[in-house]
Amino acid sequence: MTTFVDRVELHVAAGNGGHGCASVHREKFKPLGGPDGGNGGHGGDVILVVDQSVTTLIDYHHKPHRSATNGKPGEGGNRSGKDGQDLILPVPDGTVIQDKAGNVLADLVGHGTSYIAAQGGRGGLGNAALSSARRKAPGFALLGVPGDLQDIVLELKTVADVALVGYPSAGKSSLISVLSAAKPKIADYPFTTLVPNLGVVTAGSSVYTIADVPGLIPGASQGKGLGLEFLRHVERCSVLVHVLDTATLESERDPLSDLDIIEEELKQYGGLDNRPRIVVLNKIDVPDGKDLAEMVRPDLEARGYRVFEVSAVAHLGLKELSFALAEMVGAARAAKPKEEATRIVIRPKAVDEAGFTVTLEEDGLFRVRGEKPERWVRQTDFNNDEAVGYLADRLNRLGVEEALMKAGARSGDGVAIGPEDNAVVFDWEPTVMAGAEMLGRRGEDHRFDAPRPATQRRRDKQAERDEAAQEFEGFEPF
Ligand SMILES: Nc1nc2c(ncn2[C@@H]2O[C@H](COP(=O)(O)OP(=O)(O)OP(=O)(O)O)[C@@H](O)[C@H]2O)c(=O)[nH]1
Ligand SMILES: [Mg+2]
Repeated sequence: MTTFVDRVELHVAAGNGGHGCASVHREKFKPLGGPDGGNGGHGGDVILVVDQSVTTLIDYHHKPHRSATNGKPGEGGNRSGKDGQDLILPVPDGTVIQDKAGNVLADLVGHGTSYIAAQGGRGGLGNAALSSARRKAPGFALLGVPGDLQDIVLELKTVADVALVGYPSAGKSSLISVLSAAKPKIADYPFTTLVPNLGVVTAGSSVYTIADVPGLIPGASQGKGLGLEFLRHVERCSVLVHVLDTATLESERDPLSDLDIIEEELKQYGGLDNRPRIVVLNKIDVPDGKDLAEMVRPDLEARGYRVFEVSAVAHLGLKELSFALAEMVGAARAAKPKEEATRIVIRPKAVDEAGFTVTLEEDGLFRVRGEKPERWVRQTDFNNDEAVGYLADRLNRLGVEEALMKAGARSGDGVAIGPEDNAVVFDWEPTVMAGAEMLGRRGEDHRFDAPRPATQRRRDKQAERDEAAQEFEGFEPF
């Protein structure tokens, strides 16, 4: 028996970036060549991609931990490390991705639609890439950044044009089996269908998909029977079909009250009011069924429904039904705005415009949050003084030191960069540059009596630009 899973929690880990390499070129008779340490490779991403041949999330139920591969470290001789491989995870059409709090991160509809669930860590720059006019022979390299770790929830909302709803044993699965090539389980006991079935119908030149959901009973909205949980699979349909049983032996039931009850449950579920609906009176091969169908038809039509009398078992009225559905699906598709085909919600970045925030916490700790400062800290080899100095320069240039001063930080105060559970904490020692920055613009420090000559200022500016450009080429601008 194939199992169907429509909700899983998935833990994804992107690959770590490879460390940059610090190395000095050596050649016979040229002992002091330039720095030639290569960059580390980037870690692989974890990417979810809609694949129409996948119909359930069962694979992720069995294996909920997935990771991409790490980038390789850089090597001497300017050899860059290889990038890690992206991990592509195929998911069914209609997979909704949420974070653990239930916020929708992406809604993947349409073959090939993709979403990067975890971003690979950047490779660290080697000392060759870190060298500049001002820093000719850096004796350090940047560390690779760890890849993203994400816990996400995948939920499948089947994408079908037409959805069949009705009481258990009304014949929904039977209808799918005769309208399409799908072969769902059919039996004469209630709740035969425990998971949605999906079939593809060809009617003339049009092709559409049709799905059923487990039967509904009065009180489904209070969790009776299988409840309303499966109705999420009809949320995306453009046409709803009420399948009414004209041959039920239960004395208190008849097609009209069945319809009322199902409509009431749909209303409880919500969000389906605007779907066009039609009524199918099934089982007219049974003599009493045919009579009952004819009896209720005027009532149903008076309520505004188009009514089709069919028999799934005797194959009556099916052609008319399938062409009518094709027509309704066609109209719905034509009315649908194009961009609705693919809906991706880009995760908003939780940083302000400056790229970082500084907050003073209750215990007197200053906390710095921001994508760049947090990454830079992770790229730093704290055993290497030069690397730490480079970090200080970067933080300074971004304005972190200045912001700390403005927030009231003084020499010796504790500063944490990063989230509570994963921060680098150190005693703050403002650099001279930061002090200078407070007094004037960089390079125009009023504390120096004689201003630097213009040529020197130009050279310094150029060196600064070089450095920024280097980072830009390989990675990103400051
Ligand atoms: N006589 C007759 N029996 C039918 C017809 N359609 C379905 N049945 C029978 O009704 C019973 C239930 O059919 P299903 O297709 O499993 O019903 P369902 O609506 O999918 O039921 P659930 O999955 O439980 O919600 C089966 O025994 C079918 O053979 C029909 O047109 N005529
Ligand atoms: Mg069924």
